[in-house]
Amino acid sequence: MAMKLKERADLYRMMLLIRRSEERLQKLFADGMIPGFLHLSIGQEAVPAGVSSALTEDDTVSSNHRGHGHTLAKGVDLNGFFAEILGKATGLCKGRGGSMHVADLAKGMLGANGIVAAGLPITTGSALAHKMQAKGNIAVVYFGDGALAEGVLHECLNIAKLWSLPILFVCENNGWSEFSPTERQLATSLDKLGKAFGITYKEVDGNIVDEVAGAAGKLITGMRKAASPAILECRTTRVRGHFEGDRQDYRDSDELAGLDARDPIRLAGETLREAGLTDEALAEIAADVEAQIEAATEAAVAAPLPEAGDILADVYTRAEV
Ligand SMILES: Cc1ncc(C[n+]2csc(CCOP(=O)(O)OP(=O)(O)O)c2C)c(N)n1
Ligand SMILES: [Mg+2]
Repeated sequence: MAMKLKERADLYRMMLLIRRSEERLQKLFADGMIPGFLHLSIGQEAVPAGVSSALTEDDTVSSNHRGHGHTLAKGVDLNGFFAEILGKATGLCKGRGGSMHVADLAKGMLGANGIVAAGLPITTGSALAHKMQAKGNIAVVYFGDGALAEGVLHECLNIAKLWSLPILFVCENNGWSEFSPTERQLATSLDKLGKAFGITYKEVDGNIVDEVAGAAGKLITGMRKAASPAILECRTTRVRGHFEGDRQDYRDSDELAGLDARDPIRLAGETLREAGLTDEALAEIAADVEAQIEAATEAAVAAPLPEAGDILADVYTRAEV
């Protein structure tokens, strides 16, 4: 079913929210305001925007180290998100998680994760819970091509099929795992793995948001009706370095120069204009997004750091005996 213009404009808005948020984080990081590492998903925004458009608040997602887009698209509070990444007490995890460990269980965001492939077993467990609760909810795990060679992926594909779990495996294949191209790490391909385990597999251009949303919507509708796993492989582009500060000397200049033509936001803007959305409407979306980010940044910068004395709060729980 073709999407309405309003729904497509909402996808564009979400992608822009992710892009502008990360551009702001990039600046804050350069100014020394963000502790730890920062991995930006610039160029990959169409994947979470498209997938999340088919999700409800009760569906769950988990993510990896490049998880800002996954988190924002699941609908977490923008102020809490910025404060978390700045390590502030008002953050979604009270400033304890930071960029690679943002979580918001109330929104079904089970967490970003600094360990490659570690979101997979967490999400498989969540999918098992959804199946037992039988309310038609599903779980989504976002992972990169770097996770394809990890043993735990193979275990999760196996158990997801064996137990008919409602889990959507979303691979963001950007061709790079840190500083190594995918083909140097994987002897097979995800579609072949899907076939081996008997799991439905679909490949899309991960930089065309309508394509991601359409494919995810179709797969998820089927998964809600009859609990079952599916794989969505999204071919996408990592524009920035592996982390902020990575100069990307190992990448070909032609590859880097070609990234702009594949920019998912530019592509969506062009098709929306062709479909009749006016320049004024697009500018209004942009202004709205900028204002939200400005407010979230200001609040996060002004917020207090956590109290040192609270360092062990929420870490241990007293066992009931
Ligand atoms: C188990 C494990 N091995 C290695 C690392 C170091 N590491 C961090 S990110 C990364 C590559 C991830 O590549 P990919 O999954 O394709 O995600 P991308 O960075 O391309 O988004 C590696 C090897 C890690 N964090 N965890
Ligand atoms: Mg990758």
